[in-house]
Amino acid sequence: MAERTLILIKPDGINRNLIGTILARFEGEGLKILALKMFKFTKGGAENFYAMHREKPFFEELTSWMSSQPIVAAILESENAISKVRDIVGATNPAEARQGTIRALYGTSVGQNVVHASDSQEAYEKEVRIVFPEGIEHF
Ligand code: DAT
Ligand code: MG
Repeated sequence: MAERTLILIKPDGINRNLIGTILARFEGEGLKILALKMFKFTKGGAENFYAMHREKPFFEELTSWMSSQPIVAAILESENAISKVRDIVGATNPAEARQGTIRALYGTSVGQNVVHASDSQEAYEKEVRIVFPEGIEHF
């Protein structure tokens, strides 16, 4: 059954001109782009998006960084999109990410790992409501 997931191209991906490269990689691996937007998180929006990490020592740095400039969000669809996209993205720490994954290729540190991807159906549903508050019913 077709499944959806959400990805963000983080500030380091934008700054290094990787928007097209990253979207082309997902399209090339069979993901359909259903929605696409460039937007800037408010600090509160980034805090809500990453609320599960509120107690972590990196929370302030992460949410400041993610709300520091416009970023790109996409909703992607395919069979098993959530796990498929997490596989293409690679491990959180680029130094530990499997060869050929987006983070291995383009990530420079744990904090600068180029992309976010939903890790579960529940996370996807929460993240879509935050990033596309206007709704996606028309897609
Ligand atoms: P992922 O993005 O792979 O789902 P996560 O949910 O554990 O990883 O963390 C969310 C983001 O927070 C991650 O992409 C980068 C940042 N982060 C995680 N661990 C970190 C750490 N130890 N130091 C700095 N930033 C970190
Ligand atoms: Mg995560």
